Amino acid sequence: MELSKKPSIIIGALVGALITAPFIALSFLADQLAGLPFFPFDLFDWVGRNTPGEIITKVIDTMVTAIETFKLGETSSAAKTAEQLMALGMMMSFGIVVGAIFFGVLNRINTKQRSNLIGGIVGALIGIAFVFIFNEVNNTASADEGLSQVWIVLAFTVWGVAFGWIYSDLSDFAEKSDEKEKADGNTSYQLDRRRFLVNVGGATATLTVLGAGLSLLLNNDADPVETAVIVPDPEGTPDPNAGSQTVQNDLPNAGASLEPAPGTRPEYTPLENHYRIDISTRPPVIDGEEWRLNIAGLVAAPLAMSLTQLMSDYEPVDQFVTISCISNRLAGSLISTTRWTGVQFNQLIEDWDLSPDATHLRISSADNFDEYVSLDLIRNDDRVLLAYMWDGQPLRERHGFPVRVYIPDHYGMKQPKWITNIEAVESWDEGYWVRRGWSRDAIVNTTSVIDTVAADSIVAQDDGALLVPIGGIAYAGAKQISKVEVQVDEGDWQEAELREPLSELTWRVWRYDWAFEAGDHSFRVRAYDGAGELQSLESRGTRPDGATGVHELEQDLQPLESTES
Ligand SMILES: Nc1nc2c(c(=O)[nH]1)N[C@H]1C(S)=C(S)[C@@H](COP(=O)(O)O)O[C@H]1N2
Ligand SMILES: [Mo]
Repeated sequence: MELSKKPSIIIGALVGALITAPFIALSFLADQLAGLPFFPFDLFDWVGRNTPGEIITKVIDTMVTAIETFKLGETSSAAKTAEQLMALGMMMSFGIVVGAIFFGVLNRINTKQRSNLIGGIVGALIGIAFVFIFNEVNNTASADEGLSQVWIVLAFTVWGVAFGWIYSDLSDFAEKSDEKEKADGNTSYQLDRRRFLVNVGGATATLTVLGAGLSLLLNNDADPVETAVIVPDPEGTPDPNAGSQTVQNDLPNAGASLEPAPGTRPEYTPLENHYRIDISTRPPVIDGEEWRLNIAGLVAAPLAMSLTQLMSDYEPVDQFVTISCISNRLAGSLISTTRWTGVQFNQLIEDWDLSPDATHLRISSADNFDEYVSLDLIRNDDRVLLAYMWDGQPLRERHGFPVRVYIPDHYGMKQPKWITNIEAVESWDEGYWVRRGWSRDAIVNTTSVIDTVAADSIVAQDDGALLVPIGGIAYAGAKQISKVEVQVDEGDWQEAELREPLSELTWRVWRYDWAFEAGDHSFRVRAYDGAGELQSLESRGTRPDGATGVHELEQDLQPLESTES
């Protein structure tokens, strides 16, 4: 009798959910109001970083497949949203499990008098564990670090006390009803308990909605462009609200004669559509005026450079660049092109007084990302940049403000954003993704993609022939593209036309006008790099060295009569 009236672990799980929902909402509110850490994201990022690379890759792969299958929108932003939802789910599950265990253990040790105290202690201990998690992963909390830590312990303690408090109230009903039962033979505790839980549910739901609602009101997630820094630009500081700075006529290939086939992706990616990949649920936020680039290790004396120094002491270099993520699947969307501005890296290092023993630089970031780059590579390639602008504007927060590196011919994983430290070292070592099983070199594989078979833009020739414009992009890192070929069904490979690229570091738009034929057809594309080397035809996934293979598209073309009517 006694035992059955104790709140079960199922009720514990329910209470866990009831308490954790407003807890998350209040954490969000504190985050929006005071820049305090948002627990679910920290937990999620921490779990992510401590999970073996294989598993992470599986999870990301499943996510990307789901996003592509259900057409959930542009892959990298949909993936971020999915991550954030998973983070909330993970925190809720954590609360549910803690609730179940807490109730189970308290039932076992048969105590309710001290359940508040025990709850508080458990909460505080979990809070302390979270401080470690916070220290390891958090890079978004703008509040003082000590304050954040106090907040974490305090919030979790209150969360724990809530478990204890609800537990003891639920047990009270059991006892009171026991007495009542003896007095008048009535079993009312279940009813009381239900009513109590409904009340708790109502209160926590109200708190959750209030907290989340207030936070959303305050939240202004428009990826504010950092404007605190004055860009020393003789032609005036770019207007951060102007959107894409570079208009079609300014592009270096404005005179190119080849028109892209209708439906080809923009050759110059609008900044807001540039893909984005990083290891944190939210990117680090850096104050551009306080930021310093710290240079240490095998140098005569450590240095600290400010952003203004970087921008004014060195001639800015402009480059049109395509970068791709190594996790970009064949024909995937994790590849984009914009204009990068920065300092030529080999000029920078001339001023650093590097020891002759130094062979590599370890570049590390505010989010604890790190990568190694060889000094030989930097010295021999004038195109390696320490970049501080994209599209003529200070780097956006999510894209690495204030400074990121550009290394031609390498996938994005080799190119840290939010750089804070550079250490000259005497040997190469594994960087962030390499330690998780990805490519050591991460050299871009030549790839080509069909963006469009523009059956609704058929071009009639003078001789009456009807041509379907087919088009897309081909990319070979810094190796350039010399030729693109298209195959329709089992026909011969036909040479496509190539548009002048924006630079030797960008993808190249191609087009092939194909003589219209109604019916179901397959279209394939392949590219040759600047040295005449054919891309790999082998169909291979992204891990560990990047995807390869021939992109193929099936399309059923209606007879012309029916498309015209
Ligand atoms: N500090 C830091 N730098 C980083 C990353 C990161 O998570 N943290 N991600 C890398 C990866 S995997 C890629 S593909 C590119 C993506 O740059 P973007 O998000 O600006 O397009 O940044 C690279 N640099
Ligand atoms: Mo990447």
